[in-house]
Amino acid sequence: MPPWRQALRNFLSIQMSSSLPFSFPGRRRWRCLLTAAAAGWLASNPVSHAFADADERPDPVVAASTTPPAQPDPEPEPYDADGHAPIGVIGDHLHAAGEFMLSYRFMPMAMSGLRDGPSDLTDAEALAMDNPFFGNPGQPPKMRILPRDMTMQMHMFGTMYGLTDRITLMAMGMMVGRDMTLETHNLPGASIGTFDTATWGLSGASASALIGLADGNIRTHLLAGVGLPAGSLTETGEALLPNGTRREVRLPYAMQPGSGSFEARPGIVVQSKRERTTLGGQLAARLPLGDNSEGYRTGNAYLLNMWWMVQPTPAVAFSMRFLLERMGAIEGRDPMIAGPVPTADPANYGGGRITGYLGVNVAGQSGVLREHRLALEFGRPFIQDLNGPQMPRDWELIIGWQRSWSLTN
Ligand SMILES: [Cu+2]
Repeated sequence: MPPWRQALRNFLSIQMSSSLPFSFPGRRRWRCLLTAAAAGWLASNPVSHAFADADERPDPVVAASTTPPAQPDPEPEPYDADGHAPIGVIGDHLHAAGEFMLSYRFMPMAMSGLRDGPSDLTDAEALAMDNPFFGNPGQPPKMRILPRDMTMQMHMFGTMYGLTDRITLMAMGMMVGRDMTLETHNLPGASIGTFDTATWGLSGASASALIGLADGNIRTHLLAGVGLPAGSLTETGEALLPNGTRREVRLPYAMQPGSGSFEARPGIVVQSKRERTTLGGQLAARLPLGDNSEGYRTGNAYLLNMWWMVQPTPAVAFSMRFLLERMGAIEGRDPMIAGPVPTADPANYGGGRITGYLGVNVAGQSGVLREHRLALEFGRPFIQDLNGPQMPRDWELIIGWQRSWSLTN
């Protein structure tokens, strides 16, 4: 058994044995995690009035009725760092009615190499692969341009508003910068040089409602969102061709800032806090509802997040998270995108990936820092089984800031 798998098994068995009053065979842990989450939700107390960030903000009604007005103002309630999930999880928490939040995330990410399925490709293997555009004018029979590395810098802006204690509205917008280095080979397969392509721009937007289902020991809410078509699909760049000339071409799908389709984004979040530890899970999907203006759509994407947090003191919480992703290949194709390069083929997109993250949340407790949150997560993939040839991911970093205000006080 590979070490990542052993680590994952250990991680799951620790979590399950500490959070459930029964045990079960190892092979069924995935199904049991979901069953337990659903059972816990069904068995949990009826929906209470104290939804959302009740543990972060004292209920003004309760506070007024239990605190004699003559007493001096006590220390403010602790503002729990673990009141929010690790920063890479979107839509993890509700807000109390009238509460408003702004957030910003900076997410750099690096990719390099080439992979087909679960294993890496050598240059010789990649250069021996067929060019699906062979037969069109100027297209060589085999792959001749190989991606070497790519960096992405995402900037994600978000706002949330507690419409009621049970319903929170959320809007997100994303800007993405992409930079890719590629190496061109001549027809015999010898390298003739490298070139860079870069794009920058609006990448996507979404609007969601978060609907609380259960509060108490186990908190659950649904995500009902739509992804909005935003961002360019027609960026161009100068490519070095196998015959040594340079030409301005429409860049492949991986470099286009937008995806261009309306998307349904359903999801469910389940969290359980016990003293200083929190266990959480999120199952979510991004499902494009139609082809974009250039004639294609990205594949359906399914995400399962599982996280565990420990909060030694209210100001700081450390987290461990696993993200399981499964994404389909691009469906349809943009007739303007062609070339002896793996990224020009819609089939070379999507796949499966398991990424592990370590993170920390910091919550300001007093003065001007109160209700400010800073958080960081660093992730590395354990396993990547990609529809290739495709560049695997090396690492990603997520740095976030969040600030909430109550508009009713
Ligand atoms: Cu929020």
